[in-house]
Amino acid sequence: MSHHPAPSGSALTTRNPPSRPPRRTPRHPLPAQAVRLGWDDGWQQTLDRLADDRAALGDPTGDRAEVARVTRVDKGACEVLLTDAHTGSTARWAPRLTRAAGEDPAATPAAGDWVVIEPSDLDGAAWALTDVLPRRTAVQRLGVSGTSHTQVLAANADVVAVVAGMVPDLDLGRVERLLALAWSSGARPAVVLTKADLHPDPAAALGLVAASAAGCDLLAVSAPLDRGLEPLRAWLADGATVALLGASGVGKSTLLNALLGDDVMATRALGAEGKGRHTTVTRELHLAPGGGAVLDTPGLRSVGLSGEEDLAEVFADVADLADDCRFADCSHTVEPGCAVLEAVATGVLPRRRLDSWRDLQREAAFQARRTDARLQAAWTSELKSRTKAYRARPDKRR
Ligand SMILES: Nc1nc2c(ncn2[C@@H]2O[C@H](COP(=O)(O)OP(=O)(O)OP(=O)(O)O)[C@@H](O)[C@H]2O)c(=O)[nH]1
Ligand SMILES: [Mg+2]
Ligand SMILES: [Zn+2]
Repeated sequence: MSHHPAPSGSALTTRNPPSRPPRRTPRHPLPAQAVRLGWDDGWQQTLDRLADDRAALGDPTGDRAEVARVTRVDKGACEVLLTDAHTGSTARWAPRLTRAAGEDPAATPAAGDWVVIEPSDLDGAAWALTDVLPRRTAVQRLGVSGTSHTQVLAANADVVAVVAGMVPDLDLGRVERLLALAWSSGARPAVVLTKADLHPDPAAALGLVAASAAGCDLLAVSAPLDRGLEPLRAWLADGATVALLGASGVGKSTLLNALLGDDVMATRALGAEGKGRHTTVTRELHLAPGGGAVLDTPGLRSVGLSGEEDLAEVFADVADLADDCRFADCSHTVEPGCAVLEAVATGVLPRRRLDSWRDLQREAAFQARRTDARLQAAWTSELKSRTKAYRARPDKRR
């Protein structure tokens, strides 16, 4: 006789069913579609923790809750892909999400996020988005129009590809700025130089970015000729999410279409080379046919650093040189024995690169101070209102 324990559906439990299952985590046996979307055991654990937290707060996730991945964010709603479906669904923000996002802007869903959704009507055709799972990686920029919040451009990307065109001109300063974002996202940074077919010497263009892209994968590609896309295809085949960041017109959507083998995103019409035209206007995640996903973004005009970026990775060569300066707090401007200035003088370090590093550092430091000032101001007013409340307490009155 076998000594297997009684199956859980034994007579006893059938006669005395527990009023509710001990755990109310949405169950996911990792169907193929889920894995293609990027779901894994780590995400399952994150989901389990979230469900436990909600249960502990007396606000458990519903029995019919599901996880889904956000492909696009609209006002008050998201387009999502469920882990067992091939077509998208719309999920409106549940009141608890609206509340959470009001308290913490980081709780606002972004393209690439994993979220919990629940049916919001009886036939299960409409969904309500209740939670955003904590992100593994996030590309963030300073919120527009001087707001204090940062904005998430891409959530849970495994690779953040900074895309730049070799022609008409390679904007190195912008590559460095975007690389600062890519490095601080927590994802693997890459630099993709497009339009190699239009450049007389693509190798020379690669050489120009080599220092900035130290420690990153650096590719030269031509989407129309399908050249140089192999590393991107290999990442996707591994199930990775690749986010594309870059200025308008550099060829992000063209790259997406080439990787997906289908014209899923509109690209700028040939000859429509006018400035300031943005062809892509929303951030969108697209599932690749062989697995993995590509997150296309609208061209970035201005990208403000939030002050949390670590520029040491993007300017590793400058940081290395600075180690050899005579003074530990050398500002690399006028000091004797400055190894950085010496390298500029001898042509080892391009002047442009030192200037770019200075500009970005100044900006990051300024933003970090601003954030500090904001925190300081918030704290001061908090203290004031506390003092007021204390003074107003009846037992303090005479
Ligand atoms: N010759 C050549 N043209 C390219 C390449 N990549 C993109 N293009 C062209 O560049 C133009 C702009 O491409 P898009 O893919 O629309 O650029 P985008 O980065 O998505 O632009 P936004 O959506 O505005 O941010 C289109 O006319 C493309 O055909 C390339 O590798 N070689
Ligand atoms: Mg585009
Ligand atoms: Zn120095």
